[in-house]
Amino acid sequence: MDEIRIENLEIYAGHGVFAEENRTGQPFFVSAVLYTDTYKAGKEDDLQYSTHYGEVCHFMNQFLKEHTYKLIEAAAEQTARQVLLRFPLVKAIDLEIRKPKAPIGLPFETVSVKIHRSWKQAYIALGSNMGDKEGYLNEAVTKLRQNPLIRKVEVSDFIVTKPYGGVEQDDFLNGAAKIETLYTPYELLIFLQELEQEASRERLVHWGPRTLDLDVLFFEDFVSDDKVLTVPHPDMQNRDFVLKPLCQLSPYYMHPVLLKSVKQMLSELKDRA
Ligand code: A4P
Ligand code: MG
Repeated sequence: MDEIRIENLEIYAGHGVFAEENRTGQPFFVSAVLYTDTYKAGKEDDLQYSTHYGEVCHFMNQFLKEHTYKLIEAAAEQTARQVLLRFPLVKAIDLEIRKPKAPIGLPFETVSVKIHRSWKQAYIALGSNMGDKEGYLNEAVTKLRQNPLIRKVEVSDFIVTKPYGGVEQDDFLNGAAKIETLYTPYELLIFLQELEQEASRERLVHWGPRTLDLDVLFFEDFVSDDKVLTVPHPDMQNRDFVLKPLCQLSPYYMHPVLLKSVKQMLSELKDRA
């Protein structure tokens, strides 16, 4: 990925643990690497295809003056997030904040925090087998689209599928969504669980199948197998109601553990059936 670099932008601001630091302020030096594709801007010689580094500088300056954080970790985290939200062509950012006048009481050159943050691609399985199934899935998609920490939501067709897993219950409506997000995998799971709860709230009196099931299928090449989150979804390779919609969105997406594409997993599942 191409880079636009900003080095040692000086910003006078009030971040620090001590009240005195918040009151009088001190200089901070901000360096950023903006990861973006500069090819078209370079070829056309036209700023509309790129990110204006001057605007990024003024934006960071204003943001770090208007907000006060105790930690430069927090200042960096929030600034990186806001730059990613405000400048859509920036896919990832390295952000370093140096604090050369930190109150340490010993001679030193500087202290700093440096972080890397980016938009991450994730895939979500959508399912419903109760009530207005299509309504629940559409509502979930709308709420994904409305969340500012999620963008570029692409949704498969919804397909009617027979219940899998041996439990006697109504047919399902299934689909998949591809997203980009600033959430961590665990934060994404919590958000999806909130959507599930909102969907089932009116129907709490009913037992049995749920109105909305949202599972994380992939989160880039992140792999986890703990009590809270198993990613990639451990049974996806056995579920045509997951693989079919996924295949419509991204047939050549590679499973990071099985090292097979979605298309290949679907064709192997068909062969077994
Ligand atoms: N959890 C762990 N990993 C994940 C993940 N990758 N995504 C944990 C989401 N959640 C994950 O989930 C239980 C716990 O799984 C959560 O607390 C979370 O921390 P749940 O949705 O509350 O409960 P559940 O529905 O009993 O489990 P699960 O795993 O969603 O059920 P399944 O296995 O997905 O089965 N047949 C058809 N045709 N279509 C369907 O959509 N779905 C099911 C549900 C059965 N048969 C189906 C379908
Ligand atoms: Mg689930």
